[in-house]
Amino acid sequence: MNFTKSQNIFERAQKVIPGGVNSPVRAFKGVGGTPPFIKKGQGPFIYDEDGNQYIDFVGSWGPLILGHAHPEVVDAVARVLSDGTSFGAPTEREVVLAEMIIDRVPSAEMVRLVNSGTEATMSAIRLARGVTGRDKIIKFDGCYHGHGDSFLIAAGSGAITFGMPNSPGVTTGTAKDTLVAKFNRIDTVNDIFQQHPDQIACVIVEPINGNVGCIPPEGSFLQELKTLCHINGALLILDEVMTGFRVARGGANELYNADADLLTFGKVIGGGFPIGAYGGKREFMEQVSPVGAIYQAGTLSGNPVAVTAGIETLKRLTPTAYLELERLGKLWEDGTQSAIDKDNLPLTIKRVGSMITLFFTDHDIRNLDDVNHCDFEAFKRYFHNMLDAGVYLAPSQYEAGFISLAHDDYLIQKTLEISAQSFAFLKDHQ
Ligand code: HOZ
Repeated sequence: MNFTKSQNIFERAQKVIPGGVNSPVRAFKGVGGTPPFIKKGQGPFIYDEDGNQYIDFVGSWGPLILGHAHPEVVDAVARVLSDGTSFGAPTEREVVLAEMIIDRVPSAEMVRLVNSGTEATMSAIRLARGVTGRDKIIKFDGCYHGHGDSFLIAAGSGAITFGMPNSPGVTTGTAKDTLVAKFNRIDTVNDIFQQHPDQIACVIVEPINGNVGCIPPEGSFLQELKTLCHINGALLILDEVMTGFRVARGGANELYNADADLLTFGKVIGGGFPIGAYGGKREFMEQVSPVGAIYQAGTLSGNPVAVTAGIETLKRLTPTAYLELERLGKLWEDGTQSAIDKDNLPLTIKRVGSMITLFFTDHDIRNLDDVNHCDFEAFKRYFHNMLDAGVYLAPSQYEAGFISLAHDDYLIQKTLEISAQSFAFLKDHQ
């Protein structure tokens, strides 16, 4: 493939933007090489500045569950644009989106719209701290909740990809209030509660740990978390920025029957525009300003453009749509598993609905410790083989892939064929 234009733009970009990108993973440092600079997207495809076409399984890291430039979403957004882009005053559309979220997620009895997943998680832990009068929070090793200071401790996503799970710049004072447990290991959460009685405001968790690849929760892990929280007077926050409206109509909260106290959302609810939301039980949400004393605000919050894209996206996520996403995901998983079994390849595939990750190890994956033992060199080689053959995957072993409703059987089969060729080198090494 020819990347000349991308290379030129990347060189310019690095002079004016740190690393040439506005979010670290995009720089391809986890896999090496030049990131294609994207010119446009249409349905399941993206096209770079050099005219290369890719089947896209990143989907803007999750929001584009309908695919790129869905015509009805684009039309609705265009109509709204001509009525003005922001008012800093309430609009009916915000109420519609809030009603749609609440209808789908009964644990969220009220929601507040913000502008990103990071804002949502920061606001949710502030609320939990305000409600409980406690300072400490528990998060999980490798879970990523955006770049708020309290979360850049043992963080996943770009932080772990670049080997900096604890960011410089986070003060010692902040860091000491974030306690870290291990995903799928309820005993580690229990130990922390024992060591810090009456000090923990909340446990925040990605119900599916999607920022170190896709790792589902085992058995009743989430319910046990909730029980532990309540025994210890803490709140359970499900961070559904990635999983919300992606893995089920009611998100992971519904899929795993979690009934969280607070939840955070983003990605899908903005249909490709910047948005976030946090919500939960009325008794807690009514403590948010201006009803209660816990402050949070935002000039562009409830922005009409993002809200419209979100409404139009959610409208199309019918029960049938989730069955289709599951069907496509299963097609990919089963095809990959057959290839693994046929040649006894050192690979493990994990999937929940339309979230999927191929891990370069033959060991089971339960949490970050297991991901850290993957063969990262083999992943890089696979990644570049896929990219060169026109399949755009997340450029890090520590990220999940996303299937959209714009993908179809033909594209999944084609991806499976390219994938089988792309990991053929593993056979030579056996
Ligand atoms: N934190 C995102 C992946 N889990 C990356 C966001 C981006 O680079 O756009």
